[in-house]
Amino acid sequence: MEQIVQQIEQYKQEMQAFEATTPAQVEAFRIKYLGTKGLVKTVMGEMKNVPNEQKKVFGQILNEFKEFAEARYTALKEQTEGVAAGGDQQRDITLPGEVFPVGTRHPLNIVRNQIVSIFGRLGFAVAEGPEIEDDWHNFGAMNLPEDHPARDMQDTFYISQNPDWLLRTHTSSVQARVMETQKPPIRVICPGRVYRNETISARAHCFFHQVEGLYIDENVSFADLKQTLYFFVQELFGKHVKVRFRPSYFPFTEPSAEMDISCQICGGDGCNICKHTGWVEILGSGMVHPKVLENFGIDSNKYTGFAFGMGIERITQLKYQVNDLRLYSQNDVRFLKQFTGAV
Ligand code: 2U9
Repeated sequence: MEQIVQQIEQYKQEMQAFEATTPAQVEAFRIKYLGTKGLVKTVMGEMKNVPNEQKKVFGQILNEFKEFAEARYTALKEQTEGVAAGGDQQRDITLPGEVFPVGTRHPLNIVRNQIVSIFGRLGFAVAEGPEIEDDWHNFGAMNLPEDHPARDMQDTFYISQNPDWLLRTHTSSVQARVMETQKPPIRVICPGRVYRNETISARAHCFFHQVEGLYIDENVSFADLKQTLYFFVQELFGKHVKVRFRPSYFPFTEPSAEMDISCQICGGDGCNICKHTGWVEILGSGMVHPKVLENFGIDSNKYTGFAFGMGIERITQLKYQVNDLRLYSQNDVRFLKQFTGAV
């Protein structure tokens, strides 16, 4: 037994001297000493050769040996994990911290949030819907049958998998889905990306962003439309802004009107931006066409509603004097960082 005890002492010295800097070396320690064929197990196997009267003492030595091996293994493990995680001994706390560049909100999102917030105060909820739409929700339900000439102005991209699927040309399809699932009173605004088959230039892009709104209830009148949109532009551009409505045509509204605001650059005196008229167009609007209401089973004798639509790029252009549409999608930080601090 003396010989085995000497051997144990030697193993303990070896273990104490064992150094590990990587997890692989710690694992090698475990296999050598604590594995199923490791030295602790081997030494324990000697129990059968020890005389009965010495077995109790030998058992205590073996236990202490096992505990020693386990404690050393734990210590080596913690040490290497600490190194891998950049433990305190390894970390130079005098170094400057890592700098994470903080981005800024995109101008289109800034303006979208402002629009959503203004209409939110008037009780409009936000609704969203799919960008890949079917013909009915984008065109048919909006009173744009297949042979309607207005479809030409809203040419879009079709999905080859299914000829009925297309990229939505306006977020009206979202209002259509709201009308399908909700009963009046309905008061929603629908911000989102829309697509048109256009050649990219400073004034056109194959996609842009819209906010459309819809308000349906009993006794909703054109006066409600005018006052709501007047309030909106005053909140967005300031109380000094003047408005005018011009008659227009949209298949989904009747009557329809486009709204101009007094030019924010020249104050209405006339400049290049307003083409020397003193007015700039900012949105389209109108009373929801009875046919559109009936398409969704809404009684057009009982209910009326107004709707409007605006391009966020256009509003942002007027608010921040952005002169080229392409700037919005080029991700040039020289452009984007000019909006730091805006919310
Ligand atoms: C339903 C009924 C009516 C939404 C409307 C406009 C007028 C409009 C354009 C402005 C510039 C789109 O971004 S733009 O190209 N929009 O002029 N949109 S009324 O009318 C609706 C919508 C949904 C159910």
